[in-house]
Amino acid sequence: MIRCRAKKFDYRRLPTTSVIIAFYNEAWSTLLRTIHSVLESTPAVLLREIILIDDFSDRVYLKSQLEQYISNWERVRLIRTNKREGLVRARLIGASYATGDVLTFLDCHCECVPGWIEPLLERIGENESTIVCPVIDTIDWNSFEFYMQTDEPMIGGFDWRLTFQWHAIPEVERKKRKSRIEPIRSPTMAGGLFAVSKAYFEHLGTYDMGMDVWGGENLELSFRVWQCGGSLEIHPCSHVGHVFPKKAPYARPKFLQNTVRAAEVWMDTYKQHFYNRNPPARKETYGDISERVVIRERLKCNGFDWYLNNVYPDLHVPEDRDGWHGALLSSGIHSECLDYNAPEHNPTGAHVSLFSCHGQGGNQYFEYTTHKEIRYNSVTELCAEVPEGQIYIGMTHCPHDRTPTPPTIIWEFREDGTLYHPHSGMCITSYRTAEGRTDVQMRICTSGDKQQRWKFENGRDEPHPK
Ligand code: UD2
Ligand code: MN
Repeated sequence: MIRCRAKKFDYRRLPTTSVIIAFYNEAWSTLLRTIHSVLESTPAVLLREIILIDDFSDRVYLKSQLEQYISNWERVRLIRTNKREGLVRARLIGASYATGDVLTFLDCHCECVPGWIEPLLERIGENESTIVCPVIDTIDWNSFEFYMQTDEPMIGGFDWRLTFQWHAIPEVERKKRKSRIEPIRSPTMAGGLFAVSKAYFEHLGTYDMGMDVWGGENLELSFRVWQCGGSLEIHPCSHVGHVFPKKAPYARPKFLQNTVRAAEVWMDTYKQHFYNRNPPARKETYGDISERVVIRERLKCNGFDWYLNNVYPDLHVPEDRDGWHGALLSSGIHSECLDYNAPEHNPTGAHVSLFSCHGQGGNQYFEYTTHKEIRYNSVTELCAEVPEGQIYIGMTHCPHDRTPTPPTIIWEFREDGTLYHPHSGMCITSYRTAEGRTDVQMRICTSGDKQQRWKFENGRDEPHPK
């Protein structure tokens, strides 16, 4: 952005930084590209050191060949863990060697764009309790070409399955900003690329060391910084490229467990919405979280309802009324449930269909609301509809609170178990195709037809069995 380039920085006033890069079995080229780009695009007066943490990789070129290669750079340190720690503990081991005022974390397959560090450090100099992220540009996995984001940056959010999601800047936020080069408040961070004051990070309780391998730590830190009085921002003038690999060089088995830890510590009763949409999470063992709960108490952090109201008011909070959410089981065809496969996974068209019940929430999780909608939460809130003149069940964006509800998304879930659609006058009907496949269709309601009866399964708000 032109206006970013016009920004001037007084280097003597900026805090210094240590750049911390944990890696596990990373390719030589991407790892070296990251280190070179940090060295070349970070002014020497600002960079105390680069700390590489090898998280117990087994690739041979990451042994003496790597040591040899970096030995000419006095500012680059290599630390090796003596067992596989996972990214959280690997980063913390690196941070313990840092001498800079600010910790800047990067993934090991990044490319910093000249001018990337100054806005981050300036911002932390102004406000010590803010965590600042660069704009993450995509580096193409096939061609390794750089894709600069052209328009406005995206900010971080999540859905109720607790997967991280990108969002456009909401209208209210956009209006609040005095200029396009101001940092943008973001409810969550992607996780890999951010700068934080070392002292503040410690005050805030660094990371949850009970998290292993990969996943969950980004939402945990996001909830924590906001709920405990700090803030999280994306600086539109700081750009770093990141390679999103087609396939990571390692398995990611701990994501759910880590996420449960985050939910248990920070989400209060709202964690039920997550468990409802991801029943296996309820059965995860997640270890001891008492130290994290103590941090929350010590810092007198706000509740999750405060976070939702003040930081992420755009997120729709499900009603999840007891007995009115879960899988919609057909009474007519044994063990079959309504299933919605979003278009990106289903090129043949996104209709609600029938699939054997799997009990995992996800694609089979629906909620019947007091507004008589059949909701499906994903990146955006979706509402089941029957388009004018059609007999299939599709999904459309749910209306925002103040707009009137279009009649095509209104359903009556009747006493006898029928899902009646007043606008078309028809009922959701399960059936078998000529080929023996099962599916659903809108048909004229016939009293006593079992194919038109449905019931919610797993519709209870059970706590996590401790
Ligand atoms: C995203 C984040 C990543 C992290 C993750 C959730 C970005 C660009 N990336 O996934 O930083 O927050 O979400 O956990 O925001 N690593 C280890 N030990 C391990 C596993 C990973 O050191 O056991 C390193 C890995 O080499 C890399 C970093 O941790 O440098 C992040 O891993 P990733 O690149 O596989 O994660 P990514 O980008 O898919
Ligand atoms: Mn990465």
